[in-house]
Amino acid sequence: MTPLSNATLKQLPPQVLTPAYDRQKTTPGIAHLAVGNFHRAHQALYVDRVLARDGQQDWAIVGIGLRDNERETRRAAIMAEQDGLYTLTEFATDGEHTTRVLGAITEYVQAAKDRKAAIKRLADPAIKIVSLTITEGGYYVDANGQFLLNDPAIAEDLKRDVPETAFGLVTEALRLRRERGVGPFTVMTCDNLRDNGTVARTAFCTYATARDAELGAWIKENVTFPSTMVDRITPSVSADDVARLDKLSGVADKMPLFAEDFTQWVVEESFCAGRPELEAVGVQFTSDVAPYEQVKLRMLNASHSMLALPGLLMDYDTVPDAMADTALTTLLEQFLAEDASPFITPPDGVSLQDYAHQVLHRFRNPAVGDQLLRIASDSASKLPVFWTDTVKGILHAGKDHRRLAFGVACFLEYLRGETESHTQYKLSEPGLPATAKALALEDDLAAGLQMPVFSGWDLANYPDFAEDVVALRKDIRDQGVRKTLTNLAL
Ligand code: CS2
Repeated sequence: MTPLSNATLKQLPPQVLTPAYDRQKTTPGIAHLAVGNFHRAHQALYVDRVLARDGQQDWAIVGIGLRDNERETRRAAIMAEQDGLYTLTEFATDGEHTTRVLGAITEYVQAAKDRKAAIKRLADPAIKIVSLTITEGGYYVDANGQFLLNDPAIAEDLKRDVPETAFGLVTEALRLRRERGVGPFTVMTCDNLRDNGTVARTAFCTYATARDAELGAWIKENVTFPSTMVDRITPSVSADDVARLDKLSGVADKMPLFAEDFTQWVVEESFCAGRPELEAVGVQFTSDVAPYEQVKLRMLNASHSMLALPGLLMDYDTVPDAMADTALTTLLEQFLAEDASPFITPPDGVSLQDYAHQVLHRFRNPAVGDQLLRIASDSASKLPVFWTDTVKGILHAGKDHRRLAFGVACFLEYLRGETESHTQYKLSEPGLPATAKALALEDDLAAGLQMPVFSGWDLANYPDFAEDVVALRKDIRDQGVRKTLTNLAL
């Protein structure tokens, strides 16, 4: 197998697609914070396509890793060894696949190792866009849209001379740019949040104002925060996956990726310092992302959670495994058609029925085999984003809320950290303080509903919902998830 670097690009197996441009002639115009699998399989793919177009060579990406852990150090080392190159294999539902080497990330900085270097890189006048995928829980914004200045992670960072959070790095870079008369960059969030541009604006501006009121005012005035809707199912990559993918491609890539063949990116046209010609490579620009985002978050992401939580309790590992169970697919079909769709106003030309159909088709993709545990992880941050509007719609309209109560019951049961056959799994709930998690483990099965996760749901006015959650938790424990689900479908 051929190792991967600039020097070996011409020796790779012929079926592997390689960058259609000279990487040496590109320069970074985008800095991306938190270079996870999703960014590498989605945004970096569009940028790879754009770099091959005339006059677009100054839009390569400098990746900025934020975390201070072994995984991040390893990632930085591999990025250096492979000159930022990696393979992405896209699988269609019928198993057809294509492997391409992506070359858009031409530089990598591990901020935790040298925060000043990261700030300097962001302050470079050539950087026109700072994009980010810091996860749903990474914005420190509560259910009322307030930025949590008193959260220990933020309060500590505000005290540091050289900050380390995304908010701190960006603020300090903008300070330098302002001092030097360089002008601002666009801050573009690519996380799954409702109205993500506004959330990003609130978070970055509030943080900056707390650090320096005058700078905060300048940022509010000059920086734009476009909203985006991003979509591509990108599973985590295990050591077995690395071996499988490399065997398939014939490339000895230490950090290969795989994804479904579907991809979508809708972006609000609001860039204060210019942008690449992404419309030429499949990105949709619009003045209003909200209708696209509603459809995606409330249908795809919401049903992902609706599948992963019970599926995990039922001892399934992957999405296609769970999708082979008709009790679960019936739940999703009904959830999409009867619970989510009635409260969505889709963009012109989008049929919610077709979209629902497509979501289930994507979930069935056997080659993607997305892990239920990946999807269930950080549910405490995800559910308020994915389920809130649907729950509120159903409760206010007095419609049947039992499927959503079942979803909540599964979430609370999932927090116990074991499946119904008592197999333990590793819970990853960074957004859930220990005190909140303890509520889910109390004998009082309604106590979990006091968690901040549900604070925007107006549950106090709908006691029936809480009663049903308690009854369903009991049913799940006494009769098992499948029986509970079967009764629900009647
Ligand atoms: C998933 C998403 O983790 C989750 O909650 O629903 O990662 C999903 O795969 C992506 O948003 C797809 O675009």
